[in-house]
Amino acid sequence: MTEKTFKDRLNHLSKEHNQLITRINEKVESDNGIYCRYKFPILTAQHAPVFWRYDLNEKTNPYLQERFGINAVFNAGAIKFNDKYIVIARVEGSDRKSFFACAESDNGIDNFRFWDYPIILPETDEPDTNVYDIRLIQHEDGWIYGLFCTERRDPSASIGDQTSAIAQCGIIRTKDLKNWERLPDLQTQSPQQRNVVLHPEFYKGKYAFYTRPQDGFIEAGNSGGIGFGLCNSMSNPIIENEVIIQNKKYHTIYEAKNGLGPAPIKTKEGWLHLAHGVRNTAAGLRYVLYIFMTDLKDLTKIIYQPGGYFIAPQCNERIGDVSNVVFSNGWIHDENGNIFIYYASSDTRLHVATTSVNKLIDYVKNTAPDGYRSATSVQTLTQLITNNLANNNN
Ligand code: M1P
Repeated sequence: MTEKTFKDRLNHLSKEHNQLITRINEKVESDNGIYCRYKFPILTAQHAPVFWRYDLNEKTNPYLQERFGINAVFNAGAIKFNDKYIVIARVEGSDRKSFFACAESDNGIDNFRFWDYPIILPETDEPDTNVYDIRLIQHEDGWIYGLFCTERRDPSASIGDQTSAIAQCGIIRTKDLKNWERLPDLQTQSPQQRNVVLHPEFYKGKYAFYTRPQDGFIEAGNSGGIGFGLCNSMSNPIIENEVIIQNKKYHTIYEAKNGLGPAPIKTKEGWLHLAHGVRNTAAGLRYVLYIFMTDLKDLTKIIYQPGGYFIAPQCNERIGDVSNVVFSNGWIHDENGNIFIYYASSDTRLHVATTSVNKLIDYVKNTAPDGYRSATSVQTLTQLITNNLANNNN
């Protein structure tokens, strides 16, 4: 390859990348009145900087080959920091390993740009094989915590079994999003934990965690619902008692697994939660997002829960490495009441949807709960129709 061709290719790559990361996003007005989607994903594998993927030295890479493949960018924690909308995404290389990388934007909906380096994650004495799905929590103790899933091969698995793993909650903290301190992994009574979230305030003088215990790495078994537990110290995080506050339930959108998304948002009416529910279909698992609200004083008490899903995968979102999935572990509550929901589709790309605290309060209070039977759904619908027809006839 000639020098000119190398330069031409590099110019082309850089131009395409720049066009992608500076593309203006467009709000897609929604019919549901609850939230709006946006036309373009905010982060994809192609958003990874050119200098992550290629060795840009013509002497060592005369063909300008990709040297580090990025497979997907998805499930991101989120925080507003120094007036920037920051997401810490799950970036998955072509080698299947995930790692965390920060990207920032001025407006929260487009122009997300990765920081130069991924997060260099400090480790415990037991190295992580894979890490993913970080939740960022600005805690009232002054630290920003990152709770994520750390996955390691199950030491008791037989030689031929290369799929058994143990998932647990890893914990890091920072004050500047640059220097991270690793704390011990969370200890609970459950053999597996994913989707663990720290409550942003002390509760009864302790750190409060939302958990998602599971019996096995793949199969939820008798567990698989949203749990809750307290611990005294983040330096020695042990939850002795875990109670399930929102279980799996037959014939619902969360019949197979039920896990919390980001840390809850405090409102005058209660704590707003975004969670994901998983159900079985003939085509495999389907992941959707739903919303519920807990009591301001009793964090284990659900006071509102609309029936059904809040966001389900649609159109291109339905297709990806793990199809028919939407997942969220990050949202940002702006000072003006707007909410930016960062959700990923099909373990492949990251999107944003926008709404407001007032809209979500209206949604949770005025959408009927799941009655768990076809007949109760028909009752809800009949009541709505009757009210509407009566109003129209007045
Ligand atoms: O593939 C869908 C999701 O599966 C896992 O989530 P959960 O533990 O709730 O089933 C995680 O691997 C998540 O990252 C992934 O998006």
